[in-house]
Amino acid sequence: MEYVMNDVGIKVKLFGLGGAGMHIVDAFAQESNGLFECHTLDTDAKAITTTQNTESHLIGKEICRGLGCGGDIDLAEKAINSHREVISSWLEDADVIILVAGLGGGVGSAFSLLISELAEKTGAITLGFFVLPFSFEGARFSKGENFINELRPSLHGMFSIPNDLLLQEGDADQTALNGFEMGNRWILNSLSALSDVLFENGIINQDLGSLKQLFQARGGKSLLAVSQDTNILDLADNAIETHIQSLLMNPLLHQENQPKDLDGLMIVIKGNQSLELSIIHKVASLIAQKFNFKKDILVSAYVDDSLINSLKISIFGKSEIDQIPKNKKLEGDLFSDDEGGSEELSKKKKSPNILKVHRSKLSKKGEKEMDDQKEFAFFDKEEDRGYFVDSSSKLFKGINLDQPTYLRKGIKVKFK
Ligand SMILES: Nc1nc2c(ncn2[C@@H]2O[C@H](COP(=O)(O)OP(=O)(O)OP(=O)(O)O)[C@@H](O)[C@H]2O)c(=O)[nH]1
Ligand SMILES: [Mg+2]
Repeated sequence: MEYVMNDVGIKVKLFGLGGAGMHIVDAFAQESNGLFECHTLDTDAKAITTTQNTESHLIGKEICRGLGCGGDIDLAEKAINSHREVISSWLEDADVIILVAGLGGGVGSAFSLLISELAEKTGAITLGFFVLPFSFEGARFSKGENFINELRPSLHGMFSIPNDLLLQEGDADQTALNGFEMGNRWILNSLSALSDVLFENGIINQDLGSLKQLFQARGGKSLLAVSQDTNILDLADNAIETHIQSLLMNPLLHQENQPKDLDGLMIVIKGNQSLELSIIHKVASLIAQKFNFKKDILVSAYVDDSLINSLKISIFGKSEIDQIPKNKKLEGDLFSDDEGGSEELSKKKKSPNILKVHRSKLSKKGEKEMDDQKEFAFFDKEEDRGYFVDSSSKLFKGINLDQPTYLRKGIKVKFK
């Protein structure tokens, strides 16, 4: 799909770097509505011919002669360095920059590093989706892990998808290609959720501002989960609970290095016409409960009639400061291996106070102005302080993060 300048005026530049990155971004460009400017970059002329839906760029022709880098990171670095200026000019006017690559080889690793460094000079939110080699790929695997650590400080959000997880997920006899497709699908669904947040008008909307609020600073740790494309035959209460349970079993959420104390949580829900507010509310409440997240959640929900019997849910989380105070792990914390805690803490860790959605302002799709659509039930104000019991207020760039966003930003909210 050719890039079309959207009428929202937001520029999203998506880069597929090296074999894996190009494959995923090309697939996204084919199935998306053309609202992201999609570029694919490689040193390998043969690999580039497989992309058909993006602006493709053969990099370092004089250095690699179009033959690729064969995993040589230094060579890939030389190649991309020769395009430093032109890449900077592409990034200049971006609001959001997204990198997609497989780390551990030459091209994806070296290109991601340089582009994320150049992106630091812009004001754009920079996100990275990276697949990591299978552990049986040996040196590639450990190189990939090192690159994750090198890239983290330059990115506002970094999501890693280790290919080893695909081995756990698939059937014993699945082919490597099918396995790859599952990992790629997680990234494709996440990209499509981000596109909805930025460009779609839904039942409940978020926008670029919400993304900035979620991904406030570079560094820190991010969390991602996407539901499988499974059928839910009816959206009755227990079906939704089962769906959420299976979403929370997503192996992406059970990696070692997950952030434990989230500062921000965004949930993107997509369903057909029968996606009612009560369902959205239920989904958001169940997820908040599971994450023990007591601040305001950024929820957005969209109707897509091509979804016959399914509900697509994507969760993006961010921990700006990846620290958890000693002895302050909470019972029921999805990632806690310690079920203990003080009595005072246990008082604080009761479930969020789930409120009914105020229906009068949030009626059917398209009936109300966007401001009204932002009205959504949040948790009780006093519960919003998160886990840091008795802590002083949390300041970030002069903003009091303990003050709920709806107060900072003047979004209407109904308390009961
Ligand atoms: N999930 C997934 N992983 C892939 C895919 N293609 C490759 N990989 C993994 O990504 C790692 C990096 O591979 P490539 O992206 O082909 O490498 P490259 O960036 O082109 O670098 P060179 O080795 O220099 O060509 C590999 O070790 C694979 O484990 C894909 O389509 N999906
Ligand atoms: Mg390659």
